[in-house]
Amino acid sequence: MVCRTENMDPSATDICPVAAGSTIKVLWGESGKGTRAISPSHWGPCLAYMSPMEANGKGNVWFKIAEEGYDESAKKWCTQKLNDNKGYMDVTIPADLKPGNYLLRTELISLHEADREFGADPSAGAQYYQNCIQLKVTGTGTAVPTGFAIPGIYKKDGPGILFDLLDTKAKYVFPGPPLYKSGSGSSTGATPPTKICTKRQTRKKRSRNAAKKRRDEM
Ligand SMILES: [Cu+2]
Repeated sequence: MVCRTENMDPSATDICPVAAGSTIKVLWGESGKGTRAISPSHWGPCLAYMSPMEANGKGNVWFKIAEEGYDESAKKWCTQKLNDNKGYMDVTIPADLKPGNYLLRTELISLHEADREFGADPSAGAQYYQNCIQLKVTGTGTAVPTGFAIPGIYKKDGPGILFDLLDTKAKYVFPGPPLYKSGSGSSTGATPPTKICTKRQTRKKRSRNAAKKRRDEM
């Protein structure tokens, strides 16, 4: 649930440099499916969390930096827009974040069977897809956002997790902790580094895809 630990590569040493306040692109993909990020039947929100890297994902360390659900004007969920965008998800690093090494955890939650709670019906429930990337955040920020433990942020019968996609009157409430928003006045305006982490992302993508494929076959 943290970083899809079944596929965690303990030898991973690459750390992608990124300036606080800049926007990076995380590439999602499904092996053998061209540029699509996830099965077109899988509708739901996209979320992003960060935590200090030294915590290794454990404890009350995760803070949410992004959440995107249903787009009323496009009439599409974030996962659908992600497919439209060939799997590229833009993630903005909080501008006031204290520099240091972090894990970035991006996540897709598919709600296509989330009208029934997992547990009441083991074939149903929300589906979770996630992956972590190591980042070195630069800048002059000082913010240390309040963190939360994963697992623990979602409840199988909680808001945003138990949800009927076909209920057009239902308002979607994002699951998990409140969104951390960068405070004012400490943005560095630094220039984002050029993309040098392409190779690493591709490798991670492959291992994630294997897991996703297994999950879809379940
Ligand atoms: Cu699935």
